[in-house]
Amino acid sequence: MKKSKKTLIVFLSIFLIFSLTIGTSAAKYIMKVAHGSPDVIPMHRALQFMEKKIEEESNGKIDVQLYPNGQLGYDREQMEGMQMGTIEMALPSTANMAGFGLKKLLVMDLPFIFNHDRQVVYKALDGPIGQEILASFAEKGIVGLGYFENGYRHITNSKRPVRVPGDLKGLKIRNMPNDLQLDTFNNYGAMATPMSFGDVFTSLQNGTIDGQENPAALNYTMHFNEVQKYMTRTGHFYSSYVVCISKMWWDGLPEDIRNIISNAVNDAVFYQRVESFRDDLYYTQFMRGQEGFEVIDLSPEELVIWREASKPIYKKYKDEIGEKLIKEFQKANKTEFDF
Ligand code: TK8
Repeated sequence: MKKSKKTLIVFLSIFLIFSLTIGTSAAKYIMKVAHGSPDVIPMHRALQFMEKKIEEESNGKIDVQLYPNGQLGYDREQMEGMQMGTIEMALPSTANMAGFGLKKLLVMDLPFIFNHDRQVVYKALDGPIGQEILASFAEKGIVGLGYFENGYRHITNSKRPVRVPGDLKGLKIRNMPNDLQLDTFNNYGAMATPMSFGDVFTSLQNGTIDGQENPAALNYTMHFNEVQKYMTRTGHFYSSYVVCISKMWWDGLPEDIRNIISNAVNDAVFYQRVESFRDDLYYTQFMRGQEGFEVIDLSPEELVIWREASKPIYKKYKDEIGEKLIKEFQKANKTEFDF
């Protein structure tokens, strides 16, 4: 190598190192944000919106780094990461947060407890009951800042059109690792199989499982629809992506920085829900138009059958969750029924 070229390389390297150092030293706080879903869904777009806002408003003092697609692990690992302080923010789905002792959250895992009208749901989540549930996370080392929408979950499978719970008989269905939801599906007649989200596509493809349940946007963007034949629009569960922060990290932040973050989260919640509503519609439309794939809409009477078949789960879990909390949550959602 010629001497001049060598010198150039040395100069360039010094320049590079120097600029990198400046780049990182300007930011006082690094905020790693983890989630397990694809980067095309509304959650990720809302996080990009949040990132821009936080970085601008903190004048670059906070460097937000987004890690989608389970790059830092899926929901379970993300929760552990926040508790240990290795991940600053994550957005696990509610039912995937089971097993971390968030007792009050369990009420949200119940089938058909959420109204099928989103406006009612948002009011419940943003109102006293939803906020009380978020506040209860603190003792487990998590700060809950708000609810993004994952959405109403619908059942897909590769075997047969499912219209009533009995049609699930013998089908191996992946559920989130959540006892209440596994019980729900076993009770419907399925063979419920707990599995981390990252393994679902391959397991559907190789036939280890026959089906799974997720909102339309994930069924499409995860390509589940390519290895499934039917999607039944039950909306049996509703998942939030809870905007969670590591308490360990949060407690060490000055108030102005915390305010910048929580304000940006509030704006992002609004942005995310609008996008989620739209995406849910158009991904459903894509699948309706897909050859060899059937989207099954249920009549109000059929939905009642599902709800009735869910009552044993309410009975089974009413002491663990607390009948009072269930009733309060039902009331906020206008989904009161006896169980
Ligand atoms: C992504 C999950 C996913 C959830 C699931 O990490 O596990 O089925 O719906 O969105 O949180």
